[in-house]
Amino acid sequence: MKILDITALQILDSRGNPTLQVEILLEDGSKGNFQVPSGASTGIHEAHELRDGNKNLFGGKSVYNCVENINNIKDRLIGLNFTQQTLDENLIELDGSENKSILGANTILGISVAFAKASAKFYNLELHEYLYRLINDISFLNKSNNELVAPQLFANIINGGLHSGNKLNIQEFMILPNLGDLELNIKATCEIYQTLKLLIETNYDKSQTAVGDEGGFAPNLSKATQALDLIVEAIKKANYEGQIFLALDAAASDFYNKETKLYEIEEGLNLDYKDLTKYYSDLCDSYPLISIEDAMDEDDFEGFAYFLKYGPKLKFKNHLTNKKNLLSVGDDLLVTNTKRIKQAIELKTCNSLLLKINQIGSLTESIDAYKLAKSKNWEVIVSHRSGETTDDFIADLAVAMESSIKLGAPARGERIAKYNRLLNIFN
Ligand code: 2PG
Ligand code: MG
Repeated sequence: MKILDITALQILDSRGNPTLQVEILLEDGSKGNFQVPSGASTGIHEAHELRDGNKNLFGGKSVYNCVENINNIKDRLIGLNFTQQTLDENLIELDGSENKSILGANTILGISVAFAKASAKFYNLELHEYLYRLINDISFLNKSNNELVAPQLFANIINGGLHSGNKLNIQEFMILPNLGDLELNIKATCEIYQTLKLLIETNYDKSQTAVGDEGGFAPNLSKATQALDLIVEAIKKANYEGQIFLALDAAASDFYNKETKLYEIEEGLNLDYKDLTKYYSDLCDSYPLISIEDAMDEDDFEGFAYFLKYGPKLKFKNHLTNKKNLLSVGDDLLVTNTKRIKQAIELKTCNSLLLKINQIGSLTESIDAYKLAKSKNWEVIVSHRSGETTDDFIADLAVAMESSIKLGAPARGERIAKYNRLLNIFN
């Protein structure tokens, strides 16, 4: 497909920080538009998110350089014929650095995904249909569709860590509704979420029902068991007992002390990786947890390997893998990067991939990461970022990848956009 024009604009994300929007126009008039998300608990191995760094402009967070970069390179892209792969390769080459620090991973991703969206229109396909063909090397002219599989929802209903102002060091407390149908799963998520709100009001105070960056409540708790008890009670009160699993994102890099090699899992409770593993195992004995993300620091391979080998043993089968194993999910550990995933396979540090397209900075490389993880039968969870926009691309991507999706609570417009896109796809 030939690119006719590329335009870039600085817009805002859900935290009121600047981010990049890219629009691509193809030769037949098809347009694609993508708004790039941004993390807070960002892995140090992620591709480089370019910001201007001028403290007088949005506290250094403006992205005018990205807009300028696009204006500077667009002449080298306009008028040429590209596939998704050749476009992404071209952008990576134009950047020339190891971690996309010259053009910016946000700049490259903006062009990459806007192109995919325009291409879907070019072929008159729904975005997830186009992506499914792209991922599985099927011709875009092939009109027969695969049967859609609804993604498992990972809904973050209590926020801690860097996404809130409370004292919970674990970043995310998620529910995984398992009612066998997307609409029912979304209904359960919303009913549990609303029940949780009432419980927090009753047990604590109305002021504690304010929400964190991902729409989950952020009550001023400090112990993981307090958050989990509230969630379990909300599940019971909403009449979903036995139908909901739980998951955590510890985001452990954020409470790891590199000098002492200790994890402050709770205020004043500092554990080494062995005791931390025991801490998680105790939680798994008491609650229906089936998944823990970033249980250890992003470079603590020893800790991760120990956790996978000696960590929680579930009493029941997890319906995602049909085995009694816990999903040990790598986010900051893997950063959607095939090199890091290969290393994790070799060192046996985890068994599931959290996939964030802006961690690696192009759609083609994200698909490569997905394929590598799948080749090892890993679970893949397509994920939003804590700084999002109303762009709903990840909903289509999760459906095309027949994967799970981590999408926050059913609150705040930028999270709701993904829920609503899923409802539309499965309508
Ligand atoms: C995470 C994400 C999304 P952030 O750690 O998994 O939930 O947070 O975007 O801040 O990295
Ligand atoms: Mg994470």
